[in-house]
Amino acid sequence: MHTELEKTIFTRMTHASHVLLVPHKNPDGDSLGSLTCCANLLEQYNIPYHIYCATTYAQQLAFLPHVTKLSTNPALWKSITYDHIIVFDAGDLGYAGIDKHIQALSYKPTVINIDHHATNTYFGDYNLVDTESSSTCEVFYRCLKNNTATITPEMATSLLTGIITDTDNFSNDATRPQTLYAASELMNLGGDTQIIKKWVYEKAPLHALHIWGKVMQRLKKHHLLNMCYTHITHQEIDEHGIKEAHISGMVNFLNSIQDGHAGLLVREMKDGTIKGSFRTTRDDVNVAHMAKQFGGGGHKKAAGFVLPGPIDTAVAHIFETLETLFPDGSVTEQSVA
Ligand SMILES: [Mn+2]
Repeated sequence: MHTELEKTIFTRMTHASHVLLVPHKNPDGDSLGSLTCCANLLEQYNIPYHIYCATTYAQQLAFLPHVTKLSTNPALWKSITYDHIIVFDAGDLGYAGIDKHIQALSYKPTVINIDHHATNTYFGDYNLVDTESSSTCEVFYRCLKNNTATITPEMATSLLTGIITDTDNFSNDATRPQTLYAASELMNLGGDTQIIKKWVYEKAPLHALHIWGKVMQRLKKHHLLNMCYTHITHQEIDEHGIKEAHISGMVNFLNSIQDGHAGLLVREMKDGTIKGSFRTTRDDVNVAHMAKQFGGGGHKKAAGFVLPGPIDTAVAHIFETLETLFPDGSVTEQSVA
């Protein structure tokens, strides 16, 4: 359905002079999967590029090609002139962590926005946004396919990483027939699902499971809003070597709770800020709408936000805000309107 736009974007990418590739902050498998696939494409066409990210990447994604080229150095915005900036898997430039960098530029590069978040603000000059797609990798795969691009096995692995992680192993609601079809074609092209399994879904060591137990034991139910929530401190993450994969496992586990309309995991970050992640499996609950109240965003059934700490203050603020948003206490969609 995006064919004309896909052609324009592909032509721009493959004829660019110097590209800056940008994933969102704390980049996940989808953001880095789509970005690293694009890096491979640019290399096929001998297009020079750099990769900027506001934060570093998680060790579990270190198997992806080109990730070692990722730089968090803001000097990258001053030393080189880019004619194209391509942003992957970010609903807005703030989430990508580059709003101020772009504003400060003395020239105007063409911004290409490739994403699938329902909260996308269409910030680009070209916006390849498909909110029905499971992942940005699925969106970008279709773009490459419609342009009959050469997809190498390495590129296929990158794209499968985003599809597998964003669908929680093809199990969540974002998984559509088209998603499985894309994944099947990517496997045929040589995509390696085993390396993804090995790196991303590493088995949890005993100490991680102990923390997991502690976090789950703390689960509480907010009775008025009918939501379950818990938290994990930075000290717990740090002292027990808890990895991103274990935390995203905890977040996705919230979908397995029978009680309540939605789940919330509140995580204390290294800098003292609080990262909140909402999950729901209900069709009549929109957690993206809730996350938006806190300056965040995401999808109807999976969304997140960042607030100042400490944990207790943030949790109190979250529930006060939600109680105001849903005065009758029901977080189901009839009360959103
Ligand atoms: Mn995504």
